Amino acid sequence: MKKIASELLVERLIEWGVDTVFGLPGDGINGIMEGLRRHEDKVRFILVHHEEAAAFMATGYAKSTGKVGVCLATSGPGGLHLLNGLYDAKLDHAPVLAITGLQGTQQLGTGYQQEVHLERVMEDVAAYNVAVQVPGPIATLVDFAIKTALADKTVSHITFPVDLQEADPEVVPWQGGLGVARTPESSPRYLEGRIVPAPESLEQAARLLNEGGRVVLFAGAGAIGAGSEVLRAAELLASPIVKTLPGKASVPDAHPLVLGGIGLLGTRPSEEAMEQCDTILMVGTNFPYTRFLPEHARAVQIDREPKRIGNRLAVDVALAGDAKQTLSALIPLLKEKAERSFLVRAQEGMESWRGKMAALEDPARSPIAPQYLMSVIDKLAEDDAVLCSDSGTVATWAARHFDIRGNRRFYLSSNLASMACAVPYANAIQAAYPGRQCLAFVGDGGFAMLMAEFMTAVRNELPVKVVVNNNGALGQILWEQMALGYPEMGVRFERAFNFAPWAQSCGGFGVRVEDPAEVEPAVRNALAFEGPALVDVVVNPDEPPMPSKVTYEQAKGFVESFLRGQPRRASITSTLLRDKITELTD
Ligand SMILES: Cc1ncc(C[n+]2csc(CCOP(=O)(O)OP(=O)(O)O)c2C)c(N)n1
Ligand SMILES: [Mg+2]
Repeated sequence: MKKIASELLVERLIEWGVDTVFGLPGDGINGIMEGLRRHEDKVRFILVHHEEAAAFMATGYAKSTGKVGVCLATSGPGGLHLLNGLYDAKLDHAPVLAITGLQGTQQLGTGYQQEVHLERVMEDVAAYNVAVQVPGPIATLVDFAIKTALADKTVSHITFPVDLQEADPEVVPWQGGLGVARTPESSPRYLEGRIVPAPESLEQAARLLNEGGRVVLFAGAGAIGAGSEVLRAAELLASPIVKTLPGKASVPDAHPLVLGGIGLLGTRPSEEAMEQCDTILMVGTNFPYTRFLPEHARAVQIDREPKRIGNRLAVDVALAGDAKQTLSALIPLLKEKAERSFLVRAQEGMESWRGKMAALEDPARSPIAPQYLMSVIDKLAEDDAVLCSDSGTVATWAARHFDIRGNRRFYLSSNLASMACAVPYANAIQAAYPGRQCLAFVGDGGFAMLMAEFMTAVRNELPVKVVVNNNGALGQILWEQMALGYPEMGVRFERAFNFAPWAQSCGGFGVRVEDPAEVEPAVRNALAFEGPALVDVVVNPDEPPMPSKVTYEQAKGFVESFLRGQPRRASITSTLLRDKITELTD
């Protein structure tokens, strides 16, 4: 069989160690599909039902493995469908390569069918973005694309005209110019450089931290993999550890130094520690919600990307470097603090917070409390389970009631905060780690957006476990509307859907749960099932994801929305009162 130009692309991906491509074919990429078919012993193609899912899968794969995630879509609509997942990768700094088809070179510019100039569409999302013009440099274009994605932790895009995909790889159709350059040759290699800050900066940082009386260590996604260094630094500095949500897996939740998350989904002790600290050590975080950051504290910030340092706080010492290496260099310079009362107070606060959270997890509450559902998942999931969460109230329940312990991991679309990422993430992570328990915790709204990806799990024998927190509403927005003082609008689905029979009809395990007593057996059975499983849990739609501290403005908003005719005020009031009573009487 005569070799075709698309094989140059596929062979180079293989040389880079790419073993999985997520995508969906179309007439704009038949040549690339043929290239993949010819090399299917080395690279597997996972067929999805929606290209957005392929992009989310590439993102989840990249986040969990650190390797480049690759997705493939056809010209026009296929490429357009990728966009949301690609922005997720860009905003969360995941290395992803998107490959798309383009109309034939003879048709380009003629308003041909499906003629969408994806190289222009992707201009904003992709740091490296190129349309293939001739076969010769294809391998080099792949090298540039992958190196950019890995080095800048971002998105690259290659679009490939359909006729060129099948072209003779040797053909050099045009000669000209001064002839001073050869067909490019480059190598499929990228080595992460060792980034460590200068010794003077480390000493300056240590001095500032050693002087601090009330230090907080604030850990983000960049601190994942540097857990023991984070704990050691915090121990020396007597500093409680506050985590961002994407940084949740950095250190265990039950550790005595850990206060959990921050922000609307966070814990009260975290918020108080941030308010009261005089010094903050930020590690691998670009947390955007600055209202939760200290106003007057002195700050040291560690980030592998120098241009992110100082983005959220006026920082006193910038340490550009990888979290693990930088902390390792910093720790010997830190003095063990004798004065530890700030930490002790935070730990006392944490004890009372944990009591409050445990009270909300009461199994006796009916309708089923989402906090209880999450606590059951937490109890039954393995110590190296991976939990993927969608955006919505589900993220609050996961943030507060799923504990990181052992080698657990936690992923969500954090900066784009997109719905519907969790099932594709879980599928991709399951494909990367076949023996690991991969769970998706989703709302009924987010699940419905890409529910066909449960079919992808069944078809590809990916034994993911999907738990639907079914409140019949776009719950997060319902509460936001009320906090703003607006009675709800367009946030409740008129019909309650039952996803369990549907999951069964796909060939998976499916169970519907309405009775609190059934939650634990259902989750247990789903986890024990050898294939993909779905648990559809009807939870209390009036359960509020309360901020850890309710501000005057939020409380005022609630009252106003009730006065303006909030439709379900009786039920909401009774849930709110009951939560408060459970909290107080615990
Ligand atoms: C793609 C997308 N569309 C809209 C939003 C805005 N949004 C954030 S959370 C949410 C509600 C999610 O509802 P559901 O998935 O049912 O979860 P719940 O909040 O009810 O737990 C919406 C609409 C978003 N983040 N992403
Ligand atoms: Mg919902």
